[in-house]
Amino acid sequence: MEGFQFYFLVLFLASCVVGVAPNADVAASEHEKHNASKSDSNCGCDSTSRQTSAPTSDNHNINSKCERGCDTVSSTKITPQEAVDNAHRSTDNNSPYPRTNQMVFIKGGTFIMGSDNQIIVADGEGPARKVTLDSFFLDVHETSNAEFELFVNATGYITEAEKFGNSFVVETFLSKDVKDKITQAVAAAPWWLPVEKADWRHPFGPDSNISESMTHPVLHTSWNDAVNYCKWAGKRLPTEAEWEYACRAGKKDKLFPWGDKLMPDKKYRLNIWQGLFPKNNSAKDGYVKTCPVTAFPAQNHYGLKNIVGNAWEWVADWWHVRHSDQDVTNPTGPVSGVDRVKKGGSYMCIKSHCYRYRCGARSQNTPDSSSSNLGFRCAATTLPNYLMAEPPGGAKDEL
Ligand SMILES: [Ca+2]
Ligand SMILES: [Ca+2]
Repeated sequence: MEGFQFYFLVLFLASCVVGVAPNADVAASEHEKHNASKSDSNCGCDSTSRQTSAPTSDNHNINSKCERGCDTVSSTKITPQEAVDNAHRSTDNNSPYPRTNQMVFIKGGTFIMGSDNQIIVADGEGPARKVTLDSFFLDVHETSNAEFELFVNATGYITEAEKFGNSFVVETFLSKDVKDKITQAVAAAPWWLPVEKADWRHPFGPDSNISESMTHPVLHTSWNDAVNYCKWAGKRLPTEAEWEYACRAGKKDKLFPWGDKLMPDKKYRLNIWQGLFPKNNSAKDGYVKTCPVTAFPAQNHYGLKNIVGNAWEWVADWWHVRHSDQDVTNPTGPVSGVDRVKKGGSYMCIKSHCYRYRCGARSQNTPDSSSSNLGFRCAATTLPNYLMAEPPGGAKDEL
């Protein structure tokens, strides 16, 4: 466990240099009233990185992380698309769970990314800048345990949490037996604990399982894992711009996919934390931890489910916080970096500690990091063949 000692030191130093308590004093008058404070960003959302590694370029070979799956796909004599189709045909009947891999068409256009009314300034939520995107497809749902299991069963893929032998879990959800064996925590966010044998099949420690949560988002998947899953599915991770464009769904400078009020009809539209974080969760939204990826009405007219709340979602871009205000087309972020971007907040977010369940909010982790509140959904430039016979994506109960 000496590795842990090293990265805790790195985390502590990083928190001192970068600061986990940004100036959050800027809030638009038309936005939901928000008593900004240092604690707004202190959810530990950015404190679950394994370690700070050397900057990496986008030449990163994702196949180096594949155990068998990606090699299998790329080494066959059929085309990659045919391999994907075969994989899906062969696994369709093996899952007792309804498929949730449908995609929705997002028509391209121009939107304002970020905001000049930043709430967590240190996260680089601004400035507002004009971004133009081509059309693309986006998963309606977060990737579920059931969908990820199809990938693992078809390819033998081993996640990075399984290779490292550990992942981050929030203390509240660990059994006493597991907690008693842990002596270290994240200095900046002591509720996050490194837990041996925590992984996607054991999201809340080795004595937990996913038998009752197969329809919930897969957790403990690193950015590299997400890239490999999406590749297998004939998809890719969305860029941050695509994710935010889809989240905002044509609404200008709004906090949430549906507008500025969290509960305009006094009903929860997302899975976040209620109560006294991190010790007590009253679960007024119906869920203490994750919810099924199909839960809650669609959050905007695209029919997207849980794009804010439930599980954080990896996007393709490298993390940085200084954005040009110049107009751009199809931005893909910096060409290199240390961390990758994640969007949307999670079931652990609460306004007092992690006001990041907003379209413009963002956070980061190293690409090999994983935790019990971090998942992903995929995008695609063209709809995979195997989905063309599916009913159009998008929920009927859209707002
Ligand atoms: Ca909840
Ligand atoms: Ca989400």
